[in-house]
Amino acid sequence: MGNNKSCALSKELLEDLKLSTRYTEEQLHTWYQTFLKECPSGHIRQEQFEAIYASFFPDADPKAYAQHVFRSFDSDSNGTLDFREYIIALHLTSCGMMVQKLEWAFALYDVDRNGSITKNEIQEIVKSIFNMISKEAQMNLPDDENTPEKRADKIWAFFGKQENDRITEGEFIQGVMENEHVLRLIQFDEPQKVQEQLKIKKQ
Ligand SMILES: [Ca+2]
Ligand SMILES: [Ca+2]
Repeated sequence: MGNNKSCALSKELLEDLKLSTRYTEEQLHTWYQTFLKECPSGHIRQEQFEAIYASFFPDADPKAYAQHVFRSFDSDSNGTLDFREYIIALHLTSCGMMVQKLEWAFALYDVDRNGSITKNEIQEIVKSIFNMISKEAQMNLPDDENTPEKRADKIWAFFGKQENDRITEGEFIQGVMENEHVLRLIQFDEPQKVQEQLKIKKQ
């Protein structure tokens, strides 16, 4: 720790990340060096994160979605991603278990981080996802899910909720695990693809 940015990964962080991920000590050291090279400050700022998304979706408007994904990865809410948050995100999206991925999807949809999801929050995320789907691809979507509103309605109906109800994390994870259809509707594979790309780029 401390001021020396070129110093190795601290022992505490290394042990923590070895427990939290399946990465080896060697992999973690390598990623840390690459991370520092790309982010000498030791932090990824939201604008940098948005720029990465923009480069992967040049014909779309991924800004809102990138902001939501950034928030879901910024676990201490301090406005930047440090190495720990970055590695946890990378691990989660590339080799995490289904339950962990759904915990993350829940965090993505829980925009105000209050521990439950409202219909407005579903609409907000679905809208940001639609900003990344090309017009052609949108035209190929089924009639009852080809607008953000329709898709949010469909997700909401699946959970059997009234307009002002909320979905808890447990309900969300169980519901999605029991139904592949709703898994497709909440669609969180875009960031996964981006992360895969980042991983390839950084290796
Ligand atoms: Ca942070
Ligand atoms: Ca919420």
